[in-house]
Amino acid sequence: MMLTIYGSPKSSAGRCFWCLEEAGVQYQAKSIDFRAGEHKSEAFLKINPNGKVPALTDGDFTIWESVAINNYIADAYKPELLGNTAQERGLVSQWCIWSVADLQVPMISAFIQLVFVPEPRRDAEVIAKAFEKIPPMLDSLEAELAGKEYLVGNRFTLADLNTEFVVGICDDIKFDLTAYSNINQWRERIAKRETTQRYKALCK
Ligand SMILES: N[C@@H](CCC(=O)N[C@@H](CS)C(=O)NCC(=O)O)C(=O)O
Repeated sequence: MMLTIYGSPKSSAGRCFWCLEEAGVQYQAKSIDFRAGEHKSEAFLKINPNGKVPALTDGDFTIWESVAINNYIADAYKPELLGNTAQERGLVSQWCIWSVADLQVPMISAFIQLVFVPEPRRDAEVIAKAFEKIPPMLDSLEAELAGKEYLVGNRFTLADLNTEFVVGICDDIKFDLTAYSNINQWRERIAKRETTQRYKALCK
């Protein structure tokens, strides 16, 4: 049975491509042509009624929502990515939810302005507000990483994958991370992993 991931590694589907690489499973990728409205086509709406990527099919099974997709991939194919004990799994889930529900919110507002909106039409206030909200959250991540190689259980888990996927938006929005030495070391540690490099190669 073949897994199929719908979307591009350069979109929010990226975290799922990365997770598929971590799990070491065979999969195929199907890109969705937004300009042609393929995400709102009858065929794709059967896969994700919200008309959004990513979505994943595994045989007859279908799932959408990127962090949920990653939980499924890990649970089905590499459960240690979710943590090895109830407490580890709780903390992995904590970081994954925090990364999308809290950290990603200002990151995406800044990203939309700085990457999608042409310069003359950018809203400086939206960018300034987003840039104000990011540091306190990065401070908590920085403190958490003191003396630690990875966020949970001293091993790479979905907590690192999903959190780094969002922290990585700092590169696109040119948010200066120099002051965050623990975060920088953790990012370098993650970047050196072979599976991370396989995923990064997909984004080129
Ligand atoms: N919370 C969703 C967000 C999915 C999402 O917004 N995907 C965008 C592309 S990155 C999309 O498909 N947008 C199409 C639309 O909103 O019409 C997830 O993480 O899976």
